[in-house]
Amino acid sequence: MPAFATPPVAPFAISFDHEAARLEPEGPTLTRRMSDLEGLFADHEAWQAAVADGDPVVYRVQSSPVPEVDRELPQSITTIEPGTTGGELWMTKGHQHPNHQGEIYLGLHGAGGLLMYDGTRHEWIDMAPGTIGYIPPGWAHRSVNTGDEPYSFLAVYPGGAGHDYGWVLEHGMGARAYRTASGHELRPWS
Ligand code: S6P
Ligand code: ZN
Repeated sequence: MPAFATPPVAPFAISFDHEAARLEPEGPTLTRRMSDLEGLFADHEAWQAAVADGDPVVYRVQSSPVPEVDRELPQSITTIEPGTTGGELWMTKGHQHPNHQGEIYLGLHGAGGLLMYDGTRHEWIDMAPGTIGYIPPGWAHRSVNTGDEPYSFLAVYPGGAGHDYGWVLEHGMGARAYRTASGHELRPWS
């Protein structure tokens, strides 16, 4: 099982396989199944049915060995599977960095969206291979697969920023992304 390096991390090269959406050397990989996304989809019954029906993997997060500690700069690749639950597109849990710091995402494969919310306003960036999405300090962020194939992106973020998942459960994300006949649309938070 790959592990994080012990800080301070010595200089090293990371092989970035854009096609495979992988980093080498590898750190740990986190797997998020439908059951891990409790309370996040608007349609609770549809979420329960999906958990009962095989509890599918919704996304995976593969890290490099750089750990999430202050002054280090971790990277990870998230791959979100295509799908909907109650019409809502599959997505990450979403979080805010309690120690407000910026973050960047680079689209690698597939089609996605980067939804951000500062507690008052929400913003959406369409993510495609080659798009860099900038997340300013203090904005909660969630990624959405808007296509019909896996959507992958690289994230680079300050290791001391922390992750607050409760903030999203308490405040929401300002909007939700749904599948439509012609693609996808954002609807007001519910
Ligand atoms: C970390 C960065 C990403 C997410 C990943 C999963 O700051 O934003 O690596 O952790 O996309 O999303 P979540 O909301 O489950 O952490
Ligand atoms: Zn983040």
